[in-house]
Amino acid sequence: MVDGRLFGASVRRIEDPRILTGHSEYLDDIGGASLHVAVVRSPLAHARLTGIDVSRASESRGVVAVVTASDLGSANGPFPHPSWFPANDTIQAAANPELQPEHIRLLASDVVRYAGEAIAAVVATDPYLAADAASEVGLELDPLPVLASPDEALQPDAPIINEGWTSNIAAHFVIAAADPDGAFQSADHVVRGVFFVARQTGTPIEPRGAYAAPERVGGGLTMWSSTQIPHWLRDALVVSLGLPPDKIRVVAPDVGGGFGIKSMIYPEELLVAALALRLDGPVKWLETRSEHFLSAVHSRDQRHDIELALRSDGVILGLRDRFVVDTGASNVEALIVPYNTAAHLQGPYRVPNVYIECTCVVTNKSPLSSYRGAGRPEAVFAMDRILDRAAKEIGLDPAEIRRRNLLAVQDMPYDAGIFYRDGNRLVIDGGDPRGCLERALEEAGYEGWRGRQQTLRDEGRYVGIGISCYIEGTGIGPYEVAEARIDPSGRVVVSVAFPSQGQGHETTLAQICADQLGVRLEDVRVRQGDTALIAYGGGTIASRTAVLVGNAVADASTRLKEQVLKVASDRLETAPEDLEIVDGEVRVKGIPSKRLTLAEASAAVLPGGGSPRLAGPGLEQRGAFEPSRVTFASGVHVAIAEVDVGTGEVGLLRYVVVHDCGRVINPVIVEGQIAGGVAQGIGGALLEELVYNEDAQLITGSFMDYLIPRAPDVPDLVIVHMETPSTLNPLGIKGVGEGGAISPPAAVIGAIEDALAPFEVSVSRCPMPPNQVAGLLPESPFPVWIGAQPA
Ligand code: MCN
Repeated sequence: MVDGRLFGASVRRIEDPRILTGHSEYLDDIGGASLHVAVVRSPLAHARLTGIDVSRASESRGVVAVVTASDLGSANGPFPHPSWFPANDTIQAAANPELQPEHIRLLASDVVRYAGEAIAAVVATDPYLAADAASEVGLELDPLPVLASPDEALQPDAPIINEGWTSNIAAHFVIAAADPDGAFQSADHVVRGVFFVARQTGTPIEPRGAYAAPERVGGGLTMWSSTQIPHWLRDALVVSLGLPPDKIRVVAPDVGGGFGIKSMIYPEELLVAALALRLDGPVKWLETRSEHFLSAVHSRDQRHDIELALRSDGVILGLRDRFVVDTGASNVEALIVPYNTAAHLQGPYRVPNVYIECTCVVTNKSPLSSYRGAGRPEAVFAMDRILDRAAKEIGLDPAEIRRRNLLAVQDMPYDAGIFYRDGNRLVIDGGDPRGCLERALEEAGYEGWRGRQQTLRDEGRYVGIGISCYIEGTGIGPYEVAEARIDPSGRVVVSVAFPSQGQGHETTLAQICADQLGVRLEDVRVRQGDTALIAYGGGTIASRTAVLVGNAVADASTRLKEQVLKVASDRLETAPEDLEIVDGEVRVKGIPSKRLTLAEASAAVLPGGGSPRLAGPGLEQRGAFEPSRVTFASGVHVAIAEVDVGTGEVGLLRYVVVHDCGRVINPVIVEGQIAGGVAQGIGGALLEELVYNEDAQLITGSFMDYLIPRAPDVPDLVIVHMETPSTLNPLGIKGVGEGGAISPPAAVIGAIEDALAPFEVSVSRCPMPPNQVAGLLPESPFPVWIGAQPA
């Protein structure tokens, strides 16, 4: 356990001076003299590719090559999809998932399955010349019937999108606990609702990009990618290029946001590498914003048909949910998102009997995968909406029904009766959801708002309160490693596998190391996101860095400290237990003048330094952390919203987050994480929707149409940390990177419905932009579903 000198302190982010003064190095800052790729994409959602005419493009100014699937031959794939994670044995036995395997190919060769799918690559001396030439590539496409929704794709006579499949069902599984049918039979109340979370995506300020440079000698390749998962990308390149791992290095430089969208392997990354080897020179591809909307993964797009069985006093007896996921043309990550949804549906509530059935359906839309929360916002939306409905039916206050069902601190650890994605039983290891609720209600001024609601209505103001409670399994395994060394100047260098996309790892990991080792924060440098630094690693996904890498850094730092003390003991002729490290110096306790600097300790174990046999050559240690299972973070959000019943506009008057991510390493960083997540969640609640028309053409493919929240849309947040240390890792940490994004859609939509209670409207979808809110009201001039899929 760290001593807490820096752990828990809101120290300023080490990376900020670099970033704020424009000295960070993003993908486009790397590789000046390279060739540039523009990708030719399908304009149609479903079509047979019968011909490609590259003649005009090939003759265009600056063009070096125009490449199609047939040019690439076997380098085009298909390869087993590297982001596709099948079920492990336990989940296979427990949920019996039927899963269609996915493949990745660099360029479409026969059939295109969504508008935006890559068909050809133009390589030119300049990105603009490449883009101009790309528009000269002639495509012959024979349109095929388009499936723009799961309902269409599930029709018995629907064309089957993927060759070799017998239906359009990409995945199907069932999770059950105890006796759900019995619970529904014996219930006093059964409440049912159909809820829809629309298709949304992450919009990092830096879109995707890749730059590949072949080695001049030796046949290797280095790729820089704005990826969250450099090691997995290296492994995918090993397969697609047929090179051994030691010939490939992947570096994630500074990355301007990822949000899960950059946590998969994309065809373009493999394509850029293949082109670099083919052309024997450096090649770069940078995604445009329009490409990002079309061909980076989308997320959400789930429809839940959910039922609760309740006792007359509002206590939940059972939950039944059948949900359908529109996976688009490709189920990129297999079970990750849908299983996350299923596993988190019960949330922090006591639900004794459970039946959850999931069906993932392919359609002719862009592929679907993880976006911050990765299936959890959808689960929480369905559960909180149905709870609000149950409260109404039974005549309970929405806070009261939650109070009666939420787990409390004395219920922990709580076995939810099902398995988590890692194959362990889903055991909520700790936390105090009921305590979080009470604190959140207090911070929100819940009773006061309830009391004033009618008065406000009498004044023509429609104000409502929404509550949402979540849990999140964080810190998923299998393991991570970290290395720490002291260089000859006495500075500490910590190396980790994970890259950062804005989470502040350079600071928080340095805090952990500095505390553990007894050095100053400014003497620690964190290096990350390079396969040459650390051979194996997962990625910055699933809110796992603080738990896994944080504990691995603590382990490496502890070992390093032991090594330093051994050397110092020899040099200072004092037993290690009588030594301490203070401000980067080893001192004899009580005799501060008797000391050894870390630089001197480092020099002592270098060749000729005199003490090599004592501690090995160089002060350098490796640490690891392998969690036994995930550790659950939790929290409660309360939104106070005012609806303008004339225009349908929703304003947030107050927004409270009370959360528990275990021991907080850096409160200001955690608050930033939550604020960012809440802003994205508010976008998901009120604005953001990837709308497709009946031809499966994306009609909200720019920031003019896909609206993200602006500063006035996000109120000042009240954020309260409730720290229940995790017992599953030495530092007591739980993850927080996604938590902020999980509850806002449920809380905000709950508040809208509550505000509109006098009109007796039900809100069953998100987002709810003004036209849709107004469309629910009597005599609205707005048709309800302008530009959006109905629930
Ligand atoms: N932290 C802490 N105390 C804790 C837990 C975490 O101080 N008890 C700190 C960590 O040290 C880290 C940050 O909070 O600096 C987030 O930690 P963690 O929860 O471990 O999440 P990860 O670092 O693994 O980041 C991934 C997570 C995910 S999955 C998405 S999506 C997401 C997110 O982080 N994308 C982000 N936050 C993001 N923030 C930015 N700026 N950009 C993104 O793309």
